[in-house]
Amino acid sequence: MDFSLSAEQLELQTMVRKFTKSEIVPNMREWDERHHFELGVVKKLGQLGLMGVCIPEQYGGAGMDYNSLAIVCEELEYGDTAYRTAVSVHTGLNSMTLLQWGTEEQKQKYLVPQAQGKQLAAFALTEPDAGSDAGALRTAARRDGDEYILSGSKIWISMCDYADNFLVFATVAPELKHRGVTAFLVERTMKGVSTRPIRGKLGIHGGDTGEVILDEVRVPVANRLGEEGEGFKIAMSALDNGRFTVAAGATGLIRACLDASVTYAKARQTFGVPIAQHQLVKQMLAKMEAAYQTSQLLVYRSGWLKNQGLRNTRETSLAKWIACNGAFESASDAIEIHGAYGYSNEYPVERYLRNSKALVLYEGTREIHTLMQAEYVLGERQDKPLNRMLPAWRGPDDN
Ligand code: COS
Repeated sequence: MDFSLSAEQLELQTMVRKFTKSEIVPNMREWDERHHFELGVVKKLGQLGLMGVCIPEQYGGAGMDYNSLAIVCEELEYGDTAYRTAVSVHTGLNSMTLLQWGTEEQKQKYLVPQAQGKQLAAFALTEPDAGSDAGALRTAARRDGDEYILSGSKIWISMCDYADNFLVFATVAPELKHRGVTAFLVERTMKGVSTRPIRGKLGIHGGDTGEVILDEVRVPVANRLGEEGEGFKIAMSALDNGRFTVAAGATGLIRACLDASVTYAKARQTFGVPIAQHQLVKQMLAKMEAAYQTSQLLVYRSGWLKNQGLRNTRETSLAKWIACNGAFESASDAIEIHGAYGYSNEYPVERYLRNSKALVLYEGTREIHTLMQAEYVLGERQDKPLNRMLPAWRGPDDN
């Protein structure tokens, strides 16, 4: 067992921390107020090799291990949830799924430019009537010669207004429920694809979320990912990676809450002493530290399993549940510590709270993860090796 980060990982951590501090933190209050997503940030992340950090070099990535992706996510979410979300959908949900399930041609065509940050990617599973019950989706895929015709609508799709490529899930046979679900690689430029943003969100005002409409979109059979009916498995395996990035991001949000709270608690005086000297404030700081440390350990264990090429659905679900809940509770306590000031955007903690609620909801609600964990301990759910696993990390010299 080795709990240390490698020299390369430490270097990566320093680089992304510096990037977040200079490119995101100073602008975030204004961007959040203006509901502005800064595409330039993502472009720079691409130039730094951070949009494909764990994708092998042969496919245009940086060839680092899966925990390096966790490091990127933690550091970005320290700045804001929006930019970590962009990496989550682009790398975690889309590119890693291509790496696991794509044919060589699909990898060359889509994974390479995505890992290089030249094209942006998103993940389109959720529908107006299919969220937690993802197998109930209704977007239809009808075979017509060497094409499929896709019709339907997807909602709550992060980065939908900016993505070049979408991983879309549709059903070839709704009566088969989850066994009819099939995955497709859809390009924004295909006729019949349109997107529109969702306004009025509680949080992640600095990020893009919207709807993808598919109006009789003709998709070549060569763009089907996996076999007909294999899409639900593909979607769930994608979520194993997406949830990992969300959990890692949550650790960054907890750290941001902790840092802001420590600074404020040392400076603010009540009853003649800094509020950090009051036991109930200390208790909140201690809870944040516990949430940070436990969540990070769970995230790194999940990354370690990925590095070995092992199933990690159970461990990733636990990491996602604990870290996101920890972020939500830490953000709420951070406002408590800041008192009335925490209730205004003069301090970042109110943004942290609004953003943290999204973490608890997306990529499996708190309730879904609670139920999954109960099912594991009751022996009702088991993780077996899949026919196509995410490739194990082969080490720094082998990429
Ligand atoms: N990887 C690969 N395959 C998986 C898998 C995974 N992580 N999890 C499940 N599967 C497979 C199962 O092996 C099963 O295969 P068979 O049909 O061959 O038996 C199939 O998928 C169905 O799985 P399961 O029985 O677990 O499905 P359930 O209907 O019980 O529910 C939950 C699964 C509720 C856990 C799932 O629908 C879920 O995670 N929902 C939340 C969806 C979500 O996170 N949405 C957010 C989208 S992004 S914002």
